[in-house]
Amino acid sequence: MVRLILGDQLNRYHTWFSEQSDDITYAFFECYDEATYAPHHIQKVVGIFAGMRAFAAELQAQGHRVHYGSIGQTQPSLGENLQKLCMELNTQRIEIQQPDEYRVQEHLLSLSENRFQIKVCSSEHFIAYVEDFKAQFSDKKTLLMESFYRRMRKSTGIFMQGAQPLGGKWNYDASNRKALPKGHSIPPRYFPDTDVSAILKDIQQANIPTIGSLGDPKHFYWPTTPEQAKDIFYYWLEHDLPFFGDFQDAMARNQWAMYHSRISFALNMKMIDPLWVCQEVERAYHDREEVSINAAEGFIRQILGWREFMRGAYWIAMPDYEDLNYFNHSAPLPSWFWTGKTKMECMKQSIGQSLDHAYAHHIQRLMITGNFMLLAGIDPSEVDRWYLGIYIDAFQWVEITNTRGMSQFADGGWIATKPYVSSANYIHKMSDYCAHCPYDRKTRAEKNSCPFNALYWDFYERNESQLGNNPRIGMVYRTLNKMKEADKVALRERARWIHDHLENL
Ligand code: FAD
Ligand code: DLZ
Ligand code: SF4
Repeated sequence: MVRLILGDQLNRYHTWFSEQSDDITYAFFECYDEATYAPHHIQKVVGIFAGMRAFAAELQAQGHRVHYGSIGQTQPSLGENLQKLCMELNTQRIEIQQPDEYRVQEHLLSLSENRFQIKVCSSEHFIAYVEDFKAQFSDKKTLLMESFYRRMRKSTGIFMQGAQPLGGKWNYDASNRKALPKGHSIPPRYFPDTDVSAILKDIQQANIPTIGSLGDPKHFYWPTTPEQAKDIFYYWLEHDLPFFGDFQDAMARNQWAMYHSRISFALNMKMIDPLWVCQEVERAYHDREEVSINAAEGFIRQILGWREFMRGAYWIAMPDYEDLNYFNHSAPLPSWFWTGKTKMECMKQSIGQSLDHAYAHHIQRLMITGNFMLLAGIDPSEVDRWYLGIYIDAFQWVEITNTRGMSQFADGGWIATKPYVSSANYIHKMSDYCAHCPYDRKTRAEKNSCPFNALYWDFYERNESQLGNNPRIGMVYRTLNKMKEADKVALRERARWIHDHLENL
């Protein structure tokens, strides 16, 4: 029998590995199709291959039979590789863990048409069951993360005091919106250190097209083993968690991770367990005075709430979700998204660090790049392609729900209750970007006015029929209605100019 281990299924605690048998071959395939279905960041491809190689070596050292197909020696697709291996081993029995992506699931299940017996089991990673999620939400017009999150708190007992939420409130988000005070300096971060030169050479020899830069391949700084993932997490828990809550939404030039944990890649690769992470944060809250309730709850909500919620939403909504485009947006993505060469300082910083580190934190993804793409009317498929390729933690189940749903409102408000857009006001409040930008954050319709300003009002005006009834944005329309006609005309003109010159901003 062959048991397939996908690149993001590196769960060493899976019950598969509790038995050892010469009848079972664990198969890993680095393959061209998986490495190229989006324009992937070089750090993402390197990180996934490095994690796969390390896990295969671990299983082999434990005495399991392992087949490892390295890039350059494999067929393009997972299916072709599996079929070839099954022929060699003279078996038709294949076991897989539930893939996280619809596309991969369909591809693998289609092998049963070729006389293969495919057995699917759980990846034993996620906390919620998709079936429960479907039962809670399948017939709902909109999803509500908060009600899902409360159910998760109750069912796991995480951050609870009996039947009540710890501290008396379910959600402390209102305390998590501070900007960095002037002069506040962020201490140095901890990074693992792995030599990935050999992997880089294999990727180059296999002609895998990639984006972004790797830095020194002798010092790769994303986790490639569960030990490294735990080191990052524990360092963050000790040094950064106390600041996580207050500054969760803050942004600063040349600070690419702020007080964020950088564990999304390790989590999504299943190198570490999400429930364990939440338990450790809860323990830190109880044991250490400097860990505030808003920091601990705020972090747990991201994992127990948002991450599990997005997975449930994905499996309800696919495959139709890939085609949703509520506003019929069709503008092409400006070419500077692939280079970072724009005068807008907020975009230059956010895109630049994404190309350099395959990472941006949540507010940069939502309120800088995503905000701009929505205001500019970029085709959501181009938006997805960019997010899916550029971030080291991007796998479609958690990328598309955040991008097409949360950020681009392309599902018309199924995931998000309102579009996440802003003018320069918000960006200025939460960052030091505007102080270093050639555009004027204070004006709207001048030649050098911040592009976000005119685009913001134009977005609401042109979409009034779709958004005007939303009670969460009534204030915007009241302000718009009070605006003088001459100001509106000037705003429209400036917005038109920006739409026509997206390439030159
Ligand atoms: P922290 O801020 O330290 O948060 C801790 C953990 O909470 C993260 O590691 C992550 O696992 C989880 N988390 C936080 N927010 C979310 C969320 N909205 N959805 C799911 N999990 C969440 N996250 C991905 O893992 N992969 C993606 O492809 C992805 N694409 C995104 C695209 C857009 C447009 C937006 C707005 C968000 C996206 N996110 C994605 C969510 C979030 O931005 C990242 O999880 C986070 O930035 C990862 O960095 P971190 O580990 O330092 O997170
Ligand atoms: C993202 C990715 C990449 C770049 N390469 C591979 C690979 O070579 N082999 C593999 O098994 N998986 C890879 N992956 C992950 C898959 O494309 C896919 O995104 C996840 O398995 C879906 O959850
Ligand atoms: Fe971004 Fe506008 Fe601020 Fe410049 S002025 S950094 S474009 S929000």
